[in-house]
Amino acid sequence: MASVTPLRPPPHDDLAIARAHLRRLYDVARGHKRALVLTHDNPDPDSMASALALAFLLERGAGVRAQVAYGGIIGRAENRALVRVLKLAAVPLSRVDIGAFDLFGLVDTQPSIGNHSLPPGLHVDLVIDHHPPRVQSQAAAFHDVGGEFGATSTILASYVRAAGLRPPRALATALFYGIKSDTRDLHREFVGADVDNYLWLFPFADKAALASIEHPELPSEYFAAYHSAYEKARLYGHAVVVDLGELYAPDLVAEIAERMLSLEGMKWSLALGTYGGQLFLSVRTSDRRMNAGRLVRRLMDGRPGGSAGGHGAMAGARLPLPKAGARRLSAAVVRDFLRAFDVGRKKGVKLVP
Ligand SMILES: [Mn+2]
Repeated sequence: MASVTPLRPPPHDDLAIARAHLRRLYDVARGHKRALVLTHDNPDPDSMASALALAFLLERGAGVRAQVAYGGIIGRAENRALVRVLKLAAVPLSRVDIGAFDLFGLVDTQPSIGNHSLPPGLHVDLVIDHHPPRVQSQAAAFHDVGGEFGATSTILASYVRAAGLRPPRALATALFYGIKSDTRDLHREFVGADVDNYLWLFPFADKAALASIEHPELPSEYFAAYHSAYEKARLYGHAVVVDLGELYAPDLVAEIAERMLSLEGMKWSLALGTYGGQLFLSVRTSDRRMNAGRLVRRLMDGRPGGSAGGHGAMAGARLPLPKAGARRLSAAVVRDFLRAFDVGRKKGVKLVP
């Protein structure tokens, strides 16, 4: 078996494409003084790792000082551990003076997707995202969007390789975990480039750090949330719905939706709950004929002020809560979700009788 040399280049075509992107990225960035790189709100590991990689490239390759920031909070215990264990330099956007920057980057989301906190009028210069491309992203001087990659971290790792740079240990670990978590261990929605970059990053990654990120200490609220999630879960044929009520962290809906999909016989799961005046919802599916992203966008139709994102197997959205009738909104979303499966009028059964 051939040994894996750490700076092994990617397959020829991929490398040529990544080099061309990198050259354009540097061309756009050079001459600027300070870059702000933003993740999507309540960032997941892929978003966080991608932002750090872009900041690294801007500093090392284009000579531009860069700061990573995020909107919302880092809620999931694994994600908090990622930042803590690797000492990642990311700050809440609320602590950033936007006026101090002259270059703006957005990763793992796009300007016209409503799940980030950049001010609406602000022009974004750099957009890198693996989600389906939006036409508005073409307004950015540099955009690399879409492409069926399982993770934005894959795109950024290929840039680091194309730059011939050795990724620092923390960055390599974050990118590795970004690919691993977004593709569920290279199991869901991945392409060859995801595997290739995952393997390239592996020798650089800090395995002990990875272990403590994947098995973090958990706050007591976490166990309470799971306890009530199991009690509240209702089954409708191949679909499971968990209306969690108030959340202690907004990204809990994603984790619970994911968890519930592992229930025997389930093909669809919906978890929803409220946090900070908004309704958060998350959908997962293992049904290859259906598209979670499309379903969630349909659920958002006619509900103004919301934002939705996602693709085939996973999607999420958030909606502002009306002053009165928060419960009604949750109930209406659940009803619409069930209607999509023709089970709208059935009662469903409790997971835990
Ligand atoms: Mn992603």
